[in-house]
Amino acid sequence: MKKIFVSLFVIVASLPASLFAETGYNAWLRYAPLSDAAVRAYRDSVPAVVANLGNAATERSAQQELIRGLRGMLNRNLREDSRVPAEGAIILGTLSDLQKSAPQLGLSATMPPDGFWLKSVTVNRVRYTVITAQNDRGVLYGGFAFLRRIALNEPVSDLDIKQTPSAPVRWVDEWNNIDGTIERGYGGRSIFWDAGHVRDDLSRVTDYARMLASLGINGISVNNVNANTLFLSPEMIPQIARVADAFRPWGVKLALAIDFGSPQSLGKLPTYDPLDPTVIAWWKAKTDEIYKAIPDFGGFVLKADSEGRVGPSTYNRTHADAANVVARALKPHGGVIFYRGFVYDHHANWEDPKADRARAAYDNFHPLDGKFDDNAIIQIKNGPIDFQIREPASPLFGSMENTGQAIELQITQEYNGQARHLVYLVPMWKETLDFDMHVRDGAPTPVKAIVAGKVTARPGGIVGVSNVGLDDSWYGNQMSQANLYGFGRLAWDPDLSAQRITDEWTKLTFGDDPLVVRTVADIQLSSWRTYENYTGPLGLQTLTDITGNHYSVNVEASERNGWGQWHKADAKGVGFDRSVATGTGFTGQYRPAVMKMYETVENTPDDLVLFMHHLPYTKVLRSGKTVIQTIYDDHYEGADAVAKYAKDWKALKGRVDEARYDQVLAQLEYQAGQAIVWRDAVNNWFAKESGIADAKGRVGHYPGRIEAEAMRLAGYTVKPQTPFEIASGGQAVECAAGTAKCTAGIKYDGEAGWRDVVVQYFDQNNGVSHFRVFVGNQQIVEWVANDRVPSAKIDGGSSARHVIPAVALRPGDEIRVEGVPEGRETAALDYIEIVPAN
Ligand code: GCW
Repeated sequence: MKKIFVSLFVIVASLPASLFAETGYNAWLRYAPLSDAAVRAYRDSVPAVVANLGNAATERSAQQELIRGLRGMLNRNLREDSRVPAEGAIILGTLSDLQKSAPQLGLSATMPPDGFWLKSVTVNRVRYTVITAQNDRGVLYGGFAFLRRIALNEPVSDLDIKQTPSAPVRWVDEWNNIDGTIERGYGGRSIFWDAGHVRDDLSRVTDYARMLASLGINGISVNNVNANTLFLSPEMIPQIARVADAFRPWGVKLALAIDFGSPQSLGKLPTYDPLDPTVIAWWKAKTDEIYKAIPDFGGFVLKADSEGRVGPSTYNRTHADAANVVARALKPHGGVIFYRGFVYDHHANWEDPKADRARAAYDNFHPLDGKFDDNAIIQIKNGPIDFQIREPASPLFGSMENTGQAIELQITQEYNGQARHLVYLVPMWKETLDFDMHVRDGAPTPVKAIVAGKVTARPGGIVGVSNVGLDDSWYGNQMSQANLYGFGRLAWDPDLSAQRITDEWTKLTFGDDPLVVRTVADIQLSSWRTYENYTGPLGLQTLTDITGNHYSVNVEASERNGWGQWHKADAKGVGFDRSVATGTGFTGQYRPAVMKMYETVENTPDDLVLFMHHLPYTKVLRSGKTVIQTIYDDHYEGADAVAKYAKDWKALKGRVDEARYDQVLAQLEYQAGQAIVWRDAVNNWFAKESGIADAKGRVGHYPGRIEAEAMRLAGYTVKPQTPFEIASGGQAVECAAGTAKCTAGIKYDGEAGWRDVVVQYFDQNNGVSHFRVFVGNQQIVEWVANDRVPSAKIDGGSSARHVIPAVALRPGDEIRVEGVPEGRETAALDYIEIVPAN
């Protein structure tokens, strides 16, 4: 036994590092070995000692992280020290630590909290690399910045780099439930909670804390904003304190989402009226209790009067009353409350042409400007609706001169492919952050400056809804990690370019092979536009199943219901008239310069034209193309782009570790199939509604496609589908539960040659059907339909594609698909397509 172990070890130890299976768990903190040349280049600039002059847990983390990172990248084991040695060293400590213990370094500066200074200093001919800051958290950030420089092959000799984060508050929210599920989480179950309590093993929390710290994120709210009151119960608080303990060494403050009804539901008071003295006292006592257990507690997040959550409206009180009762309880401890601006009527009257959900945040909060305490910050989603694929910046930004405003971005890809589609959101976020709200005449006032507290009187912040889970990739998709990375980098410095952030991420995550870096950048940077193209371009919003899973295509789902995400498409035209002149007046919520842009069709950029205006399908846009033709063309462009992503990724075989290479390829191939489903569904819906044909003749005409309902069926029955657009021809064939098997066959009547045979079928998450394909009597492939998709019914989300490459076909061949149903899945088939082999 021992012998086997030893010889295995020898084999494993001698494998090149790149061949070790990577799971993605280490994300961008892999500290993979650098090339020999790079290691040589750092020979003189990286010393043998890392001395920590501070005694905060975060500084200790910085020291350990440096040792860990340099061991990984340079294969060197640095010595720890706690004083400035007589030999070259990396010196860690706050400015006050250094002034006390190492005056010989002669360092002084005024720096804001959390900023850092990397400074090379020579004293008596000894070279030191000093990593210092105003506070200990800044020292940790400096440590990570130093490591990042090395990982990116940037020089670390002669350093004099000062960086300061843009906004003081940089938080993530995790919509985790106490039972371990995550609302809108796609990377598995909660790393924090399980079955009503905190997990015993919090090692993943520690590793997540490291990831956050490496980006400069300094706070985390660890439960769903649709908050369970039990999080505030006396039994839970010690458990939450354990989680806070895991975050503390990484400088991340813990916060909680609260339910506004807690004084009543948990505290058993007869009321939760924010002006009632017993309620005021209850919030104070509860907050004191939390601070006793967690002295550096960050504060609360509150979703009130929104989507069925209780709020101050019960007592005719205002959002300011609600925010302030909590803010005042937090104030003595230095905590803050993020009060969510996501308040709207989800029972709106869709027949009222003036009803407009986009108006809601501004209408609700703008009149209350100046009424919020200074530690109450309004947390505003980037757009006025809800994390759609494209929205204008919320008009609330900059509209409240005397209220702190934070931006809320969604890292988890709820409406953006739920981590099954690769959609990189950094370019989208940058567009909002850079958008000039024209708060002042003369100087630009982009959203990034407003939330950094540089425009209006109060500081704000930047918050990302992250929702990591137990999956080793954290998000259920390796490429989705780039969204967290990009969020953190932008929260630190919104002026970083998307290209820079993407290249950093790729090099840290996959290595610096130039083809890999270029290919990943091409894919990531275009993926937002691509997803928009094949879902809802021109400001239509995502066009998903809005009352269902927020994933599958369903063009009408957002219409004729109270949720207010309407696009108002009918036989003549499409789009929502939000102008002041003839619409809901939404554009009038912006400052005049912005309003002027959105108020008229002519001035509105095409990208948002249907968000702001209702147009006939034949209207010619600024691009010179009609609305309807743009919809058709964009969908083809989007689907073609994903097909190219999969192809380009294949060129990276051998340049990326095999496990992640395979995962990303499978994901891109799935996405390529989904993009076709979206393309056809949306285009067919608009073709039918408008009665206008695609000028290029593609929509409704699919060369080589044979509908399942037109095939020779045995056992399968033809079923019309609702909505019609989710299945080609509006129909699919299904094999009833309990049937041993069903078949659908055709006789091939094309020319002899190599053909790709595409099988479009349905793969729900509540059954595992089995498929086989035969040519004549020869089985050429079989598979089980058990992919991870967020749909339990036949719809666009469960529509799946299996491509059988290069089949040698001859005229007269019998092609037969055999389906075996299982569970709630009916081995449903939509069509097959026989196309020249790729
Ligand atoms: O978009 C909606 C989501 C809800 C979410 C809500 C919010 C947590 O579908 O799941 O609730 O936004 O942001 O409060």
